[in-house]
Amino acid sequence: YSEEHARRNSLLASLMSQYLARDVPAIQRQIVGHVEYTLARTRYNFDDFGAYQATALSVRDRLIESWNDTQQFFTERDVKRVYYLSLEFLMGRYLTNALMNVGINSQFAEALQGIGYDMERVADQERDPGLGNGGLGRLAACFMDSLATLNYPAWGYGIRYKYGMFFQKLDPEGHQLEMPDYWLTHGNPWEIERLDVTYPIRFYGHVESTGEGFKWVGGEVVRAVAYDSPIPGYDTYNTLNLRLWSAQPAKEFDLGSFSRGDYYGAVATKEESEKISSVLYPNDSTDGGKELRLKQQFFFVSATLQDALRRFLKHDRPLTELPTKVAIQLNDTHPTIGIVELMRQLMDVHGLGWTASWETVRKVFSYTNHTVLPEALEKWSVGLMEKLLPRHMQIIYEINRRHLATIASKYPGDGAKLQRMSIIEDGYPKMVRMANLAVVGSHTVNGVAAIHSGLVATRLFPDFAAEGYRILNMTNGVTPRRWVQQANPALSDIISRWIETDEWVSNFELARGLESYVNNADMQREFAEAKKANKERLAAVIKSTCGIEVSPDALFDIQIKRIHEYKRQLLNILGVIARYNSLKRMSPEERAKQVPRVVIFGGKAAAAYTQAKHIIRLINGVGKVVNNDGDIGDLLKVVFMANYCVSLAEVIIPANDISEHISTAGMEASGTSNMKFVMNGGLIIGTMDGANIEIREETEKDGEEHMFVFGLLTPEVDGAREALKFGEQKIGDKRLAEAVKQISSNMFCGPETSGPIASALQPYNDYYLVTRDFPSYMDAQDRVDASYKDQTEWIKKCILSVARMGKFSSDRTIREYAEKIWEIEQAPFMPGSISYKDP
Ligand code: 4GP
Repeated sequence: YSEEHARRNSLLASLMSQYLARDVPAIQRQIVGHVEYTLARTRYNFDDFGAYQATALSVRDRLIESWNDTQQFFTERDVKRVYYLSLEFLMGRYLTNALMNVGINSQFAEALQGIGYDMERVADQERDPGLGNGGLGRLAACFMDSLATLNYPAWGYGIRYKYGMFFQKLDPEGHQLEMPDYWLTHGNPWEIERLDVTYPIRFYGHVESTGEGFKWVGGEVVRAVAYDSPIPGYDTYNTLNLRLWSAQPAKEFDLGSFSRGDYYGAVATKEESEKISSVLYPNDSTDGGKELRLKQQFFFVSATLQDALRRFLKHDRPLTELPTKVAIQLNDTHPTIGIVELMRQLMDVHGLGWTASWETVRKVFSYTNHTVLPEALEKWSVGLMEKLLPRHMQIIYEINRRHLATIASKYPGDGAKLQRMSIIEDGYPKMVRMANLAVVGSHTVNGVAAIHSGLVATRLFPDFAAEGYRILNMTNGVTPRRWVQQANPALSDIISRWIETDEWVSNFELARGLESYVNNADMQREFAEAKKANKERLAAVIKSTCGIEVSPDALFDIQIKRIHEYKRQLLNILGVIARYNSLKRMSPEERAKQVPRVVIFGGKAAAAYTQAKHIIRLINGVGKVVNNDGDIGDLLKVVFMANYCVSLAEVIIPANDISEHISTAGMEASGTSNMKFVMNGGLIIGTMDGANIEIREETEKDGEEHMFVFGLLTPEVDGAREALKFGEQKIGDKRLAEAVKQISSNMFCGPETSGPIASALQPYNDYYLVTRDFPSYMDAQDRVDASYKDQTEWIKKCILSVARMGKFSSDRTIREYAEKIWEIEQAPFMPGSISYKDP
């Protein structure tokens, strides 16, 4: 390098470090500078929201530098990258997370304090970007945090929806109302619009044979524009990128319609293209808007693959080497069309032959399944696919032809097997099975907890498993940064002091050190005080948002998750009704001996999921009766917290004594809030389902009861359903019979709700086995009450559980994916290692 080049680089570096100094006055200069020059508000007068924007921009400045350096570093090292493709990223708020990961939280708090602002109130101004439905989207967010923290070369790719998950309100009767969530109203300081990173995306049109191959032409073209958000890791310089695509009209105008004088028509067509990235689809409604959803999937996948190939081709090398530099993870079947799109790009754009393309594709892709519910395994009609993506439909037919030929030669005459394994499902209409396509086009398939991965192999894809398709388990995890360090400062402080290090934040196995102090009275007292403070914090939020007064001395019993019949919020509320009835019958002396409870619900029902909405209405109806009953007082309260979202979870979870994970066995793939709750010092009441099983394995030693387990086991479920359907049709349990009778008599809500609920509780209708598991659920609740009475023993159980949750850090999960599926290596940034070539 020239001397001039070196001089210039070192000047640039020092300018940057002056601008980004970490001392309080430098931070204040930066914040006030953004107020005045970026926001164009006067520095003498700005509100909390202005302070939030300026603070966010100041933090973002810092991330951009490390982010640019990280990308440059990865490029110069030519590392293998993983691309995490997901239609959902439920990131939660950025500000606190970024400050804590970068380690400048206290400096920023002091800086704000000095100019008259309170950090907590400032942070509270941030809108929660709800770009996900639930578990799968939040998992993607935890994964981004772990990938960055562990210095893996990774990118997240998804869609920048204008409207995220709907905003949930309750009407005065307790029905769910859905409001559009236009989360960008006040802008998003964390994203950077990349007008220089755009790709054309085609839809419709037709296929032409060119003699040398095929070409997809005509139709409509829209433009995908990148919006990037930096993802800082904890205690590392590495900063990753989450790239979300937004749809815009393509540049070329349709001159035809202009010359016909149809100016407004032409503009309207352009507007249409923006709809592609308008709205996040709810995951559990099946009908409507199908075409737009498939468009979304293809749109983001095609843009992502064009982007990844461009990056790969910066180095001059054959595309068959792609698998040595690129791994692509499909988060559920949603991005599966990517398998076909990569085939198309390799063959039709880059001229690779079929065999080389297919081998390459299969080495690049892997697929995660997140649910065994059959309605979630996507299918698209062949007709729609042919119309929207004609070239892709051709390729799918060819993939299927070759795939079935292999099977047929091995099992001659076994038509049933061919039917089961086919990517195309016969019928009217014929359908493309995206899950089978994902399996056939991937080198590895994984489930998200041990029991679930077993079911993926034995129930979803048994024929594929028998053919040696690789099906692994990758038990989910959650990031201890957001879910313990940030959400629960009181507990974090206790852990750090007792184990004498804060390294547990990036190595949660170290929390095991708490075990040796479990009998220490000071430790127990501190633990109890922290819990009490967290419960007070939640009680204040309940008071202000729901207007209900709850006592922080009561046992806090929490169920927060999407409202779904298999998750059985109905079982929980039936238990509440039974508890209420039993309290009502007690004498005042007896009542005084009971453990007071606050039962807290949160979660959204898909707008089209009627039964789930009835359940919400019932919960609120029960709440109204119970909360206003003078006999009951603090002994029982029922609270439904509206608009459950990541930031609300951060307040709710640390306050749990008990959390409910009570799905019908075999139906909850993993669950991840179960992990968060236990890490925050609470115990679980649950079925032997999903990750509950592994949590129990880790936290219970030698006959301890740290999890209140009840209910049928997975292998018993089918038989029990049959038995209910054809057996005794009266509800046997007296408490349950009474509750159902009360519901039917419209004691809690009108007939439009109580009718469908009571009907679902007829044994012959009871697909989710609520009535079957009810008695053992009540027994487990009795054990909870009995245990809670001995507070010292209870706290000991909680401490031991926290200490034993190391396995459930998403850091462990990501390491497993990196080693067993992606084959990527950690690449921590090394200062002074990048050359920044002469411009
Ligand atoms: C969820 C599963 O229901 C949940 O058990 C699991 O923990 C989570 O994925 C992450 O793996 N599934 C979805 C979905 O969110 O949309 O299918």
